[in-house]
Amino acid sequence: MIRDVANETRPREDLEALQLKRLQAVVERVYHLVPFYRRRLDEAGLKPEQIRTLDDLRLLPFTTKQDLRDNYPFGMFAAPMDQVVRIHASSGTTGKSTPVAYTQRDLETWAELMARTLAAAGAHRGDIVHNAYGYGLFTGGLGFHYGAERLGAAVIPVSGGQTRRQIMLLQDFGPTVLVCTPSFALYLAEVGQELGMDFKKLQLRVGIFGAEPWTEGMRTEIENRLNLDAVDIYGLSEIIGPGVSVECIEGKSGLHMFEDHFLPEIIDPATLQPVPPGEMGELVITTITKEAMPLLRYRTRDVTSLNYAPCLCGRTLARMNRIRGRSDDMLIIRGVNVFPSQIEAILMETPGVAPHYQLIVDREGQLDTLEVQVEVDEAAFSDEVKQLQSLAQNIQRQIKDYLTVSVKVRLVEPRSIPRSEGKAKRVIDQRQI
Ligand code: DLL
Repeated sequence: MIRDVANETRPREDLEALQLKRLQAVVERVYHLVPFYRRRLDEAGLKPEQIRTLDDLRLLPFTTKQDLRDNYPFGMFAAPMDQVVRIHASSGTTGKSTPVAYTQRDLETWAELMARTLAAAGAHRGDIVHNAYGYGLFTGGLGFHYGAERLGAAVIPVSGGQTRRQIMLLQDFGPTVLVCTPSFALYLAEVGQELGMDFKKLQLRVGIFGAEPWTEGMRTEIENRLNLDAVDIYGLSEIIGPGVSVECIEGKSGLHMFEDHFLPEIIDPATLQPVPPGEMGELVITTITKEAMPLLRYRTRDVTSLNYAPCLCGRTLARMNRIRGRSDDMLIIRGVNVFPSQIEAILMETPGVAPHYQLIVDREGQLDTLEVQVEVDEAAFSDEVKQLQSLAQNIQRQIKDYLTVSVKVRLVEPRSIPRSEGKAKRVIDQRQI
């Protein structure tokens, strides 16, 4: 369902006019309120009034994670502390996690966008939402919490962890909507199965999964095992949290970006120039309504492409294709660029292996090596050694065929790869560089 028809189906021309007005306001605002941006714009010899068209966006400087670190903790805030009512932090894997701030109006916007998100996935008043995203500094839990309440659904704030207890709640409270990371959804399926639970007997109708990369193969696996429709949600703390873009349940083919609040661009991370329309590159987002911490041209490092073709759901908002990976997670194995999701796609198509894997990157001499560790499923596990060997060789051949890179494949026992209750850790980099 489209919750906000006026904002989600606006003719593109009107949308662009609104975006320009908001862009001009935000540039003006940060120029006067954030010393960092004033410096950057002055260095570029740019005054806010020089932003006259949407294309002038390209004149603006980029903002990077390093800029947030350099202004740690609160140097990027554009609102005084007596206007800030919430602080979250990004789940940085390296270095300190950087804080992000919200005014009361930012929280209103966020709740509304999350209500739109839930509605796009087919949720409505009367639904019960099992919210297994982590509550705390991570934006997943509270983002979904306020969105579900605003929609008028009943939210179960279960957060991450206590997987067996979650299985009990799924049975007893009869939630109709499940929200968590895709890897945790699969873990729930696995533990549920061990406990003899039949997902077909649950009330679950739809799941909204994100916060980490996943593939179409993983979607099929989750839909089959949990007996629900699965849609993809994308977001990042720096921009607002979850609720930047989401798939509609009608199309399930790309995530509608809430462009009345976020202005997307796709650039080539090497040249920093925009890529031709429809091509893949790094997603850059400018927030055009945020008050507490607006960001100009924030380099997300997430790799995707944008699709402006009309969608069968009726939304006019551009669709972002499934995130391919992060430009900084991209593995370069002997000169070949490899995204973990490309390997996942191959594994998901291979009968006999379970959807649990890890990639171990190492270095022998000057050469990078990649070992793919993947669990075999129970049935294949009882096969003879010869059959297992041929399964491993088959995966190795497929990866070589599709990605032109030689990897080592190690099949491991069922349930031996660590499960995650939040974001899965797929890549272990053992290189000492
Ligand atoms: O993960 C916000 C979120 C919560 C999104 C719940 C969706 C659901 P961070 O912890 O700041 O915020 O991590 C943001 O996670 O830059 C991507 O690399 C990755 N990511 C988020 N959603 C997806 C997705 C939240 N659907 C970082 N597909 C982003 C692939 C995703 N990667």
